Amino acid sequence: MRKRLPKILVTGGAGFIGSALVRLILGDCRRGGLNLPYGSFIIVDKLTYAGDLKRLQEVKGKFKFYKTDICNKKQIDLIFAKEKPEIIVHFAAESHVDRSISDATPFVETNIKGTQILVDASRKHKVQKFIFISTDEVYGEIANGKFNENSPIKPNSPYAASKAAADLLVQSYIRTYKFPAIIIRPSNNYGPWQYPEKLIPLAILRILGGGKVPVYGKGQNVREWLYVDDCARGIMAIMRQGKIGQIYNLGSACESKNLDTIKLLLKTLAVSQDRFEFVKDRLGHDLRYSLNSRKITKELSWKPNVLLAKGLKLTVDWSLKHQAWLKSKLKDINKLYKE
Ligand code: NAD
Ligand code: TDX
Repeated sequence: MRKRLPKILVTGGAGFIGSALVRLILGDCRRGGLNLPYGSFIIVDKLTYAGDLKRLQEVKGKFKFYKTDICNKKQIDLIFAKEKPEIIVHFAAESHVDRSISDATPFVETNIKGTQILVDASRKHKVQKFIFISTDEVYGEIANGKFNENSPIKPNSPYAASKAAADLLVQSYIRTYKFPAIIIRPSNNYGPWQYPEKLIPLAILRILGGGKVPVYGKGQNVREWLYVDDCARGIMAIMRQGKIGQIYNLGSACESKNLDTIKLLLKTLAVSQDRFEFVKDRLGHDLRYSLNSRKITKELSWKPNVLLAKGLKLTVDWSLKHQAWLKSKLKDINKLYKE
């Protein structure tokens, strides 16, 4: 008798990175003849302002969708009992630092309580593998050097604190219950379908609207830019071959000061280099993030394919073709940044 392939449940699959993983596995890999050893796909997503099923248009019909809040314990339990998933990939989160500074409430709810509900449901229903998508921001900022997986956790924004709480909760389950989890800490992602509240798509949206890019402070903060398809490939490698109980950094080593990133983006958009303005700095703004990602490269042979200049070009090309989608978020963005 043929063995049943493991069922995968992805939370936050209608979001930016989650949808890239789903498109990679259900779209690109299958088209490329790589049939991964996975059975059916289930996506659980509340469809907050950040969720959008348009991101999954090209793989429509290849997954089952539940519009559900991960904080709804009863509903999550029913889904787990009915679907019996074997592998969970947990992306669902409130993900924007600026929003967490205005109101931490949904961050504490979704990122901490939602994660607790999921790990408890996973334990109860004997899930085989739980992949938690954490973030590089749990480490806090670093002026020189790089964070490795053993660096202490010292988050600075309410968003980062909520992700760190969830990260530590997952670690505590690994230790206490031998919970079969793996934690992934990616650096700043960018690329197609990113919600235009984040720096790169926001900058493109502002330029397309004839305006200027708002640069916080003096633009000296450094971020490590990871193209979203590289991130999805890294997550897939960890899903397949990562060691249970381990933490993996997932960074590109493409570090850049915000002002340099924006100037490169303006060049890619073929507009004047002065189309930016310095604006009031973010409260508590982390100076620099930088990951040592040798572990995933050494153990799983993952490395990024797309470096910053190429990634920005791909993102600009995609954005020009999807202007209507980006502009459909404009009202929400103007409301967010007016406050
Ligand atoms: P996103 O904001 O684009 O997507 C989040 C998704 O989660 C959305 O589809 C949203 O509808 C869903 N969601 C939110 N609250 C929910 C709830 N209570 N129940 C069910 N679904 C809910 O985020 P993203 O940029 O794709 O990030 C995905 C994950 O990766 C997050 O956990 C984030 O912390 C982490 N991460 C992001 C980055 C980055 O640069 N974007 C970097 C490192 C880590
Ligand atoms: O208008 C802006 N101007 C600006 O200068 C915005 C929105 C941002 N910035 C700066 C702040 C940061 O230094 O650009 C940098 C990037 O900002 P964001 O895109 O908001 O990302 P960041 O705060 O670095 O967090 C991101 O990376 C880690 C994601 O949003 C998180 O989900 C992820 O965990």
